[in-house]
Amino acid sequence: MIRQREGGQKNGGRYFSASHFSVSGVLRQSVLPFLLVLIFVHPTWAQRKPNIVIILADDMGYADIEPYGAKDIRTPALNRLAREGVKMTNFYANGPNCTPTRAGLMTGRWQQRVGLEWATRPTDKRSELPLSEPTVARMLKEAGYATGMFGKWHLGYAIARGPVAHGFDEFFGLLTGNVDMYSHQYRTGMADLYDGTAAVERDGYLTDLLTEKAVDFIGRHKDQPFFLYVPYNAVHWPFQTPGTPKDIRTLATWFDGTRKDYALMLERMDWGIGQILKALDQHKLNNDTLVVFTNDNGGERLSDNRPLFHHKSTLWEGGIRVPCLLRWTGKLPAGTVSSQMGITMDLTATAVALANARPAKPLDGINLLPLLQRNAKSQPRTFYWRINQPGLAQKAVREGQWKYVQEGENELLFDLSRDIGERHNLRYQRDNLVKDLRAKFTKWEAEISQSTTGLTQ
Ligand SMILES: [Ca+2]
Repeated sequence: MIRQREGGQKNGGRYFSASHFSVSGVLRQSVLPFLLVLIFVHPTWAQRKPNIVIILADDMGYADIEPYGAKDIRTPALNRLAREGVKMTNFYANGPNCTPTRAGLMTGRWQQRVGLEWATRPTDKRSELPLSEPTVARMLKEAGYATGMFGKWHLGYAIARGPVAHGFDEFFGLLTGNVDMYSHQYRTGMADLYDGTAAVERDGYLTDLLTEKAVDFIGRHKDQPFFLYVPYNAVHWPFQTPGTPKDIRTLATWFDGTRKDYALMLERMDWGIGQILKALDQHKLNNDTLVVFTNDNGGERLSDNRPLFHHKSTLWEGGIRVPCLLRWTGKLPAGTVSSQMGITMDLTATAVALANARPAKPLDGINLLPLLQRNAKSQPRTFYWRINQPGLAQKAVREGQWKYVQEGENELLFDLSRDIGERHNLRYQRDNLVKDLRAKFTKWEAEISQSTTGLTQ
């Protein structure tokens, strides 16, 4: 509020210059006091719309950051977010790998509605987020936000129908799922680094380039509401560490790496998040900014997913349950832990609600902020996931403490409140519950299939 008031005086000072002296005296006495009164008493004038920063990690293990139990990786920036915000312990990714979760985040709807249920590859030319789908970027842009994305898109391979076409004023990053951190090429050797809609070449470690762009964006847009989306490519393979620019990868070495390499990559991302937080400090934006950190899917072979079972690209908890930290100084209770169930597309609905934007299609996510207040009553939710790939067919439902999994012909039921590792199948002890969750899944699937607008993979 104070900043806006100061901005108003400053603009007034510029407008009422010496060349308008005779008019300015009158205006100063009659209009300015009136404007100042309006700014103080009118709620929408008095409060700027909050900035929204969403930082997304890639393929990170559930226990790979200190707030979620990491012992061999230092994450001071994420520790700070947890200390100053809310840590969610029942938060899920929309999908078990990159593309579906990002489709859910961009649209605020089940990714099945746009036919993006599995990670796309550059050979899947027709598999992309349709331009007919309103994204969070477009909705916030229409609500007056500056919109910037610095990182990984993975929702199609045509730059003409990429982030800029979907509502981001600014984009710097990659379209594919992973690139060499130094050469910025996909593993086939295809260059994959863009600034806006132009292919570019830059020297530098990808994580640092993205951080630099995000910090610069905050500085340039500090005086207007902004939506900043930073989907880091860390800690996805190739596992290249900072400060090793001669370590250019080939197909033969693309997947090489150790736990130590992975840790260094993650710590560099945390350092970048620290720079973003510092920029918000420097511009005194913490009271005006919701900062969210989450991950697109469970970890891979170098990750620590404990205590969750299995990993990325499965519907076991290790594939879909992810960390989520939210900070909004003065608006969310600092240093608290919430067991409220949440899912990636809730972040979209939260952003849309904060921006007072109008979703052109009904959102499947919900605004989390009222549910994260101290002593807020938990809201019951039901989440659904589906994998239908050659060699892997899974369905899953999470409702309350229960997790239903169907893998091929096998049905399993777990009580996550006592068995977060999904070790004790209760399917035969709770037959009615299994029937109920199976029926809910069938109903959800029927509803989703009626609304699918994208090109199915
Ligand atoms: Ca991923």
